[in-house]
Amino acid sequence: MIMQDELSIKQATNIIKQSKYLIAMTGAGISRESNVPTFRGADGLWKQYDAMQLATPDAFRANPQLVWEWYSWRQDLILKCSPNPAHETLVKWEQKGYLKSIITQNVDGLHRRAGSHSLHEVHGNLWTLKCTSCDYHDQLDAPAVGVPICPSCSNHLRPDVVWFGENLNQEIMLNVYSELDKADVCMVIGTSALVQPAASFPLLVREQGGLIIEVNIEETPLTPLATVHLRGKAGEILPLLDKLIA
Ligand code: BV8
Ligand code: ZN
Repeated sequence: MIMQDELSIKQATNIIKQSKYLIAMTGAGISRESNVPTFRGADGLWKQYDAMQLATPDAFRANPQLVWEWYSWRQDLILKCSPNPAHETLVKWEQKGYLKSIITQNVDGLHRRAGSHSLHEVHGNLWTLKCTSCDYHDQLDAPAVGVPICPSCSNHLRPDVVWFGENLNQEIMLNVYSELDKADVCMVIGTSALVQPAASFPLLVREQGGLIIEVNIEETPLTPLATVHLRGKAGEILPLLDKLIA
């Protein structure tokens, strides 16, 4: 098993070093070591709440108080978390020119806080607010209290995240597809590869002959399609790869 791991780590290191346009796609697993609960894990966010019931426009229309309670609980929790060595390694690789961009499904804002610049938050960011009626936007730096009201039209404000059944932001998607088009290597870090359309992004890179490096503590539907599957925690594997690349 160890041999296999060393072999995979060596293979991944070579792929990264030889990459021409390396991108990373991240999910909740990269924030797990920052103590942000994942969605589907044993202690997943969705254990206490059924997010399929809460992260939807209908849920918000029916009970904005409950949905805001869930989001301000998450904002409060995330405020106490900090980026971990996995986030920090990606910042270092961006600064050294290895990593061209990050496509993240996470709404926790930890990549931003770590210092990543070339970042595409495809599901939005739970610190940004938008009005349900007009084009008012705002940024939060503390958890919301109750149901925030729009100062310009007095309708409800909502978290500026993509809920189930909602389309992803067109402009962000155009940038994402252009990144995927240029990528010859895509690292897929800490995602269950279940939520569409994000789960299909690595497949687009693979279809054009690109290589996939998956970092996860368990197998996912992507694993059989990955060039290399590195089994383990992102916060340990990424710094290890960084040491070997240096
Ligand atoms: C869309 C923002 C077009 C909100 C999120 C039926 C009805 C309606 C829709 C659908 C349907 N069937 C399919 C769909 C499409 C739907 C979808 O994909 N559903 C799935 C669940 C079947 N998608 C959509 O609705 C999307 N929109 O398709 O628009 C459309 C329009 C109308 C009608 C139909 C389609 C919008 C999807 C976006 C939803 N918003 N978040 C919020 O967060 O509050 S999704 C949510 O899941 C998060 O963004 C999260 O990032 C994302 C994916 O989860 P993961 O990040 O992968 O996290 P997860 O917990 O699942 O996994 C963690 C992984 O990490 C695990 O693999 C674990 O092993 C690993 N891990 C754990 N610890 C570590 C680790 N790895 C490494 N190191 C560790 N330490
Ligand atoms: Zn408004």
